[in-house]
Amino acid sequence: MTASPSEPLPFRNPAKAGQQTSENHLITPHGGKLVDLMVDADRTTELKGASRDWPSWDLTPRQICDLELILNGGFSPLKGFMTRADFDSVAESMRLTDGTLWPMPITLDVTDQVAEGLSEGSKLALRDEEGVMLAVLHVDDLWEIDREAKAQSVFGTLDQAHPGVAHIFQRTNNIAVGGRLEGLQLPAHYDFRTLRRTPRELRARFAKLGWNKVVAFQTRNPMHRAHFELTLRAARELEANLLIHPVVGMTKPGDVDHYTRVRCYQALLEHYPQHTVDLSLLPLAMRMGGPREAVWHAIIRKNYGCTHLVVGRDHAGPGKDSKGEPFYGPYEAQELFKKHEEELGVQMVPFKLMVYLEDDDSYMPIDEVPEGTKTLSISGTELRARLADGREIPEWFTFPEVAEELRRTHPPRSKQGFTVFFTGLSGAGKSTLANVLLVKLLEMGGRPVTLLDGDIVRKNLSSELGFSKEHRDINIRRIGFVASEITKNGGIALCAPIAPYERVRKEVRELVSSGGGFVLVHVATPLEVCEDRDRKGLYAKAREGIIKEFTGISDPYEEPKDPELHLDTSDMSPEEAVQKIILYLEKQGFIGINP
Ligand code: PPS
Repeated sequence: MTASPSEPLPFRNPAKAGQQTSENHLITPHGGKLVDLMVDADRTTELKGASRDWPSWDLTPRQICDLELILNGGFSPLKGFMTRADFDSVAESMRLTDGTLWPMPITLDVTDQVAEGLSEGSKLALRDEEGVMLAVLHVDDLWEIDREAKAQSVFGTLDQAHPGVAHIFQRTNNIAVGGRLEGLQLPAHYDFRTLRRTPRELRARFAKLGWNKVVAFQTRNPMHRAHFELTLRAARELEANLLIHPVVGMTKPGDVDHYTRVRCYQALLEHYPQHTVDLSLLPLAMRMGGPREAVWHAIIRKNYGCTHLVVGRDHAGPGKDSKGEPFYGPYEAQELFKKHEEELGVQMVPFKLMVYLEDDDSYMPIDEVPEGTKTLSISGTELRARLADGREIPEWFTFPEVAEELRRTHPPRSKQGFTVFFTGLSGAGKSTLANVLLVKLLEMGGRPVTLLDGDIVRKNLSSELGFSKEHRDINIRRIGFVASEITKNGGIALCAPIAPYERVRKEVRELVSSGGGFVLVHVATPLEVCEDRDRKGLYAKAREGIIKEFTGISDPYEEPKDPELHLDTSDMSPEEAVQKIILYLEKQGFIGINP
């Protein structure tokens, strides 16, 4: 195919010609023309040479996702990052200044320092994390972002429980830079290369296959039987082909990683009728913007050559707000899409909740199920619990190959890594308990165990640090980081620092928990007992003022609010205390019968 999909080809009747459908039988891109901002080799050399005198900006992972879709036309008709005028117009009315429907601001925020070196007409080299220049931004506009106004108009809330709002307040710089882009190189991806297609490539593929009615399925989750039945049904009813178009850029924090998901989708693909379905990965950074995001997803899929988009209940939903209420109504996304359906030219396929009919061994949309029929379903929470306990995942719920993939990355607790984090005063018994637990776990075998004792860490990892609050926090963060790496990779980390501050303990808990188990043990031996023991003679020195900032004497210790275990070693032998920990770990499933 030599012609560009944006240039109309003379009409050919594919049936008569007996050949492929030409690309102009595909849906027209948003705004009429598929944008392609990549420049040729000569211009690349010219820009690279000139860029030596330009300021640079190292793009964040989210900005790289946005850049890729602007450059490759996934965000057509955008030709750059938004100027203030476009931003204001999009935020207020979901339209670009030229009137084109566009619901999501696409802005580039930079630090004050970088902004200071820019003015209208400047060039800004945009680089990836390794410093490779991906594009040049011709600066049109610089303006200060009004975070509250942006969050309120785009997401309808200032509540930072909304991931899109949290991003604006916590991870956005003050100044936005707008302007047109020229692309030198698309961001590099080394995973699943054959499944990554630009809008142009996917359109060419559809044309080659003769697909001009394509229903897209947007997802950020593994697909189970219900999704399979739903997509199959949608494609059959519409007599359309199906594109599984999962987001692999940035999704909601806590989602299953895209490597696992893509292996699940690949396994699922085998179950569809031949020549009806395709899988392609979308490097989009989702905003979890509910209704606005649904319209945005439709525009993107239109650019990729799709005519239909499946939209479910709570599409791209951000979860619950800080009061436990949903941010958007369950059908708000469908309603907003419907309102703009005609203008978009992409048709909405409402996602029907599919339930399993046990007696029939089949799936059916919930609204078609006769009253009194026995139906089954498994929630996401239930699935996670089954994976954690190593319980069966029934075949009616997910295909065995998909279950197998999920099990590989979500092993049962008895095979997952975990951290036991001891906290308490100096001399409370943390190191003793950690050492006894270490040998007990080594005796059991099964997983590698690493001890990060306070003194060992201070010698090897934190030798330059003192005992100010700032230094103690750095020390605990380092321990937390190492423990989280060990845990994530299936090992056991035993940490035994004083860790006197609640906030940083909480931070470590969050970091470690994302990759395995976290057990906080408060070694709550009272100060008098610790001081009485004074094994290292430090309390005596602290009382005399020879050692400053000594925890419990001249420095604070914040008692943990949420420890899993609370152990006072003043009237308990180390063996007894460690038994309590082992029984707790066993009860939670971290040590099994056969670890
Ligand atoms: S912290 O607060 O978690 O960073 O402390 P940690 O890394 O566990 O280091 C505590 C050990 O250092 C010795 N030490 C002190 N502790 C508390 N305060 C002061 N000012 C201090 N100076 C030295 C002490 O031996 C601690 O070890 P443990 O094993 O807790 O007795």
